[in-house]
Amino acid sequence: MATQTIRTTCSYCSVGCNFTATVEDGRVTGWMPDKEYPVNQGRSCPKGFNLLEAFRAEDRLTTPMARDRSTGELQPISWDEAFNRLVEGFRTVLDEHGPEAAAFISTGQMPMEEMAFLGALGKFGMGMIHGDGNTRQCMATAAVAYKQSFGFDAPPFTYTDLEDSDYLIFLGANPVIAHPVLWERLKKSRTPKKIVVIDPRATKTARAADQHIQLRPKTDLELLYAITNELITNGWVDTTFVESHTTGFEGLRRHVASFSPEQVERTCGIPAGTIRALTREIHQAKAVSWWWTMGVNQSHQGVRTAQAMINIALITGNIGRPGTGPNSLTGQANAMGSRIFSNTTSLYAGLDFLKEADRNRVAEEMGIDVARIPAQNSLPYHKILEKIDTGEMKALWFLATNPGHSWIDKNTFFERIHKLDFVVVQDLYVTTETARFADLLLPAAGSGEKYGTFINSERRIGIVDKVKDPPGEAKSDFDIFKGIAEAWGVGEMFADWNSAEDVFHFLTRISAGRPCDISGITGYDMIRERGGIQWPYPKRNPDSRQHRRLFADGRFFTDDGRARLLVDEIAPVPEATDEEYPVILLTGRGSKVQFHTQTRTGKVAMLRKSYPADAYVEVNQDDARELGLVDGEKVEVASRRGAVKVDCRVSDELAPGQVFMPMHYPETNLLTFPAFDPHSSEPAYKYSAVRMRAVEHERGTSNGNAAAVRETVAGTVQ
Ligand SMILES: Nc1nc2c(c(=O)[nH]1)N[C@H]1C(S)=C(S)[C@@H](COP(=O)(O)OP(=O)(O)OC[C@H]3O[C@@H](n4cnc5c(=O)[nH]c(N)nc54)[C@H](O)[C@@H]3O)O[C@H]1N2
Ligand SMILES: Nc1nc2c(c(=O)[nH]1)N[C@H]1C(S)=C(S)[C@@H](COP(=O)(O)OP(=O)(O)OC[C@H]3O[C@@H](n4cnc5c(=O)[nH]c(N)nc54)[C@H](O)[C@@H]3O)O[C@H]1N2
Ligand code: SF4
Ligand SMILES: [Mo]
Repeated sequence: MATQTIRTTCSYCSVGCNFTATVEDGRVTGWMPDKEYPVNQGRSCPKGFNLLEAFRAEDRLTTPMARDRSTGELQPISWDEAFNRLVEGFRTVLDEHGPEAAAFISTGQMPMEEMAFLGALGKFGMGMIHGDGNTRQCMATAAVAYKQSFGFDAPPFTYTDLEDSDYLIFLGANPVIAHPVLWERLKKSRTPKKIVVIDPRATKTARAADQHIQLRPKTDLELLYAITNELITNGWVDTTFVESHTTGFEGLRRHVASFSPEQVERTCGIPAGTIRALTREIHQAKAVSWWWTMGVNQSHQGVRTAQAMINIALITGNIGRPGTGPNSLTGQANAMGSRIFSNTTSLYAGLDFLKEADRNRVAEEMGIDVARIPAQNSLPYHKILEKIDTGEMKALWFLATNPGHSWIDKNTFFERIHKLDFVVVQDLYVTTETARFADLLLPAAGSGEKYGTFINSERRIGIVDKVKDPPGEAKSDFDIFKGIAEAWGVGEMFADWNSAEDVFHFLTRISAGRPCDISGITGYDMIRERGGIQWPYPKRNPDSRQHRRLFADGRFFTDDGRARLLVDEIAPVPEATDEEYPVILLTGRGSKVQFHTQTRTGKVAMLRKSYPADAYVEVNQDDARELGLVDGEKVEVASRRGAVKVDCRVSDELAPGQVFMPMHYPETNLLTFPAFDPHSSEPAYKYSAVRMRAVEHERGTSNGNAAAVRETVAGTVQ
């Protein structure tokens, strides 16, 4: 019997844990968290532990399918037919309406090489201008914040910074649920430390921390400016660092001067004394680190909020040293690969579509005519969707993302999708909310069924290896792109790309000399042997240490090498509460065992046992009493966009006037208000005005409600 052990990276969250599969005669007989891998060191969470089960689900797409528009039926078709239909659908639109009339919406979940292939095929091969990723829903804010402040989208930290820090501030992050293995590492580390959590909810993370600062939603920017002002007026600034390595200090000082702790205490709902004490502790600690995720990114002023943390880290000299940094944790397994190497919002390796020299460089490296490279940027996701209203956008291709569940203000999304001439969905499952809209469904292989790499939160490139075959006729996204390229007549353009690793080699070459230079990585075997490799890893004089952070020398990626201190006026929340809709709706992750739209975790029996089957809303105890809402009974939650009936859960995690709905149920985004950060275009999922009403005599136990909503959703399709 032939036995193999194969190490591969988990494809849920961005922590990037590795698992070792035992494969006997082509069958996976063992699956254990890898003890050696520097990220998880033998740890895992229940999602990763059950990763492969979701790939065995009965609703896997096993063959391409096409919808007959008159009957609404999906019929299995051959791959040749599928490729031809895709080519015909997109070509008709692009020929008749021009290169801006079709677009692709991709993901942070496919391996980096497949993303890179898609970016080249969609833009250079098929001639589309627009292609964005679901990282827009997630990491765009952090990416833009870093780019503006540091000159490149460069999260500076390595995971050991969690362990080396003696003062950690988590802002808008709930790692107990969302980055569980990181939280375990932090709790086990030996450095004595204080952990502060700033979150409107008393989350599991907040409770496990040393201090919880329960601020009012979307008042972070005021709080951070008040802290900055306190630091400056007390003289607690690292002047040497500021003078040598930053620009804009005087502007920052002037800007924050009017934000005293007393002035912001009412808006933020935090006593001035608490803000002063926090600031003093930041000053006194040796290594302060800031960790933020979606509580910041998904805000109407997310970029400036992230930069307010970056500013504080810079002016206190908390950067480039162990245990420091303004650190954005990413979300999806390949969120960072998608940011840097997908050819969507920027050319490969953060190069610029608008710069002729950059276009030439990519054209040369790929051996293609530079005229094939768009000289304009893609529209961001929400603008692509808006163009459907004006009839300018006619066809969309969704890959490894399920916006029929996850996009903001979904009723508008459904109306729009319905107007398109042609919709392609490339996914693992036939049952996703987005698949319902597809004219053509392409069955893809999941991680573990193909090859590639992911980049995790600490810039570590981790290997995705194949441990089993995909079911039926499902193909890796790589092979699907290869087939489409042939059918489109641009196969020649990708003649050198015969495996994911060939694409990886291209990426290493194109990255040379860039901040994300990985030209020193010789191939997948090197990544396998080293236990992942963080970028940068240049060919010349690479630093081979297992854990590396950026900016130890205080040099940033801006033209003058200095970091920018950026500020802005406070903008009002886009949908303020009022008498009619008096309650703030917060949304986010509900449990450790649920992932996003549940297409995968919803199929795993072990995980399903540990979370509520029905959608629910968490309500503060006093609010519940006042409105006559009873724990376990149905409540109607309504916004200006729609109304849903969900289970009421009375919770001591919520402050009065605020409710929380997890994103894992399709009901949630029927309510959310479509606001976007002006710099990053990231949806502000975490603030909408709603009202609630008890629904008489309905107990919330069965799956009835979720099914009803799905029916409504399905009803809009045909
Ligand atoms: N189990 C599980 N893990 C996951 C995922 C999953 O679906 N399930 N998804 C992965 C992905 S893609 C991502 S992006 C990450 C997300 O990870 P997180 O960002 O940690 O998760 P969220 O619950 O979306 O939001 C974090 C917190 O922001 C808070 N918040 C809301 N509004 C505000 C505000 O105005 N200010 C502040 N300070 N806080 C606010 C919420 O109360 C919430 O506790 O998780 C990753 N990991
Ligand atoms: N209200 C609210 N909404 C939110 C959020 C929130 O906090 N609140 N968070 C937002 C965030 S941060 C995120 S990241 C998004 C996530 O939103 P989505 O990206 O829409 O969610 P997923 O369920 O992860 O969808 C991924 C899809 O890809 C498929 N898939 C997995 N692997 C592969 C592969 O290798 N190839 C192909 N072709 N398909 C694959 C899966 O089956 C699944 O259908 O949701 C956003 N929506
Ligand atoms: S913490 Fe994240 S990467 Fe690790 S096993 Fe869990 S889901 Fe996978
Ligand atoms: Mo995300």
